[in-house]
Amino acid sequence: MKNFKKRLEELNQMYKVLIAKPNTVSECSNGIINRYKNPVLTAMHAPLTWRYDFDPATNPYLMERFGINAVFNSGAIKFNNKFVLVPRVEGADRKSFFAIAESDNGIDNFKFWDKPIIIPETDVPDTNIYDMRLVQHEDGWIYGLFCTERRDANAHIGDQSAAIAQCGIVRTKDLISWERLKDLKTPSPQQRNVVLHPEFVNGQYAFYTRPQDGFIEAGTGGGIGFGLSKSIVDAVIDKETVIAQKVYHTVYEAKNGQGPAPVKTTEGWLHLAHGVRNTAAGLRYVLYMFMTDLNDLTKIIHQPGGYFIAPEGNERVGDVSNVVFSNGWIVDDDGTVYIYYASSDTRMHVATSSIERLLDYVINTPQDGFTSFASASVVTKIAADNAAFSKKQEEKQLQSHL
Ligand code: M1P
Repeated sequence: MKNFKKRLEELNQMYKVLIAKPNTVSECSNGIINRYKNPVLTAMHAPLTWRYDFDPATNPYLMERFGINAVFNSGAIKFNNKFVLVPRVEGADRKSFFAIAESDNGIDNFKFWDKPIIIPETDVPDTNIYDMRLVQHEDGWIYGLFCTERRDANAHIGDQSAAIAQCGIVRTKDLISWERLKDLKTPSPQQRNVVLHPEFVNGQYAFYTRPQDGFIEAGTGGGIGFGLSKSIVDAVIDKETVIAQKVYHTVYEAKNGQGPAPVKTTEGWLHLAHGVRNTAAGLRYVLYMFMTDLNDLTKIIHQPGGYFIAPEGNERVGDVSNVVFSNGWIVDDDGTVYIYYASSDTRMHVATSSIERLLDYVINTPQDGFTSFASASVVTKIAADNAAFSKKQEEKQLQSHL
């Protein structure tokens, strides 16, 4: 009993310290974003009350009864003046579920609500659910679109990994009660990374999709698709138009996917997406940005070359290493943008920027020229412009001394 009490005190103390830990900006910035030193959510942030049975009679060794493996890929929304994250909480049993964590400032002290979210099931129960995109839609509801994964009914008996991924939809007004709607129907055999656009388009619900042939491989599918549905309660997309393709020898060569819902700006819709390429060490996931036209959501009007955020340092290692993934960002009233991204399917981080900076980044960063020659030419031009600028500065200084 003495050990039990001591261990309980230690556990509580460690948890308290973790939750209260301040986060600070990492020293080195590229001028586009600020990264932060600590992750904002990890498996260790899962409340002790979810993991332990605190009754010495039933748990005399104070063992962990439900292990949490990872907390990652989080939807995000500002709600009741709090920064709210809805991450994929993955148990040691590999199943993931959703839970709400909130913070006052968006960069530290994230604390989970007492209980996870119970997502109601459809007639065909989900085996696994993950990667919720939260969207405040102009129809007044907050929607959560997520991936629902079920075993492939046509899988061979010995194949225990064949799965079908589709898009599940829930909605809420208070983040407490969640109504499950029918899964989205599209022409694609598999769907992941489906995101609801926050506004009606031609009076219809608009979706970003990611058609794919297989569970992992995009195959002949891939690219970020776009489609409309008259209904959200029984959402059906008849026609998917790919608006952002996979492209040879880019960071989105193998597949890509829309991140959170795009943000409306005066210049266009700002999009955050992930791009995937294959390497000898496996898939590498990075984040990239682009902008679509205010009047034609299928038209990309700006796209910086390369990645916006790639895994760095400790972010590079985890359950699925060399991955960054984002399905949530929050634009605050002052224009600050909080970009929530997960590293290596293990933990959540925040990076901050502003609408002004992101517009500058997206509009003025050279686009991918698709060849080494084009890249070297861009660098040569920047260097030449800098040399000309320095010369001008020197001449100005000389003249001011005359
Ligand atoms: O493991 C990396 C990511 O893989 C999937 O993303 P995508 O469908 O683009 O390949 C998802 O399972 C995602 O959750 C995961 O982070």
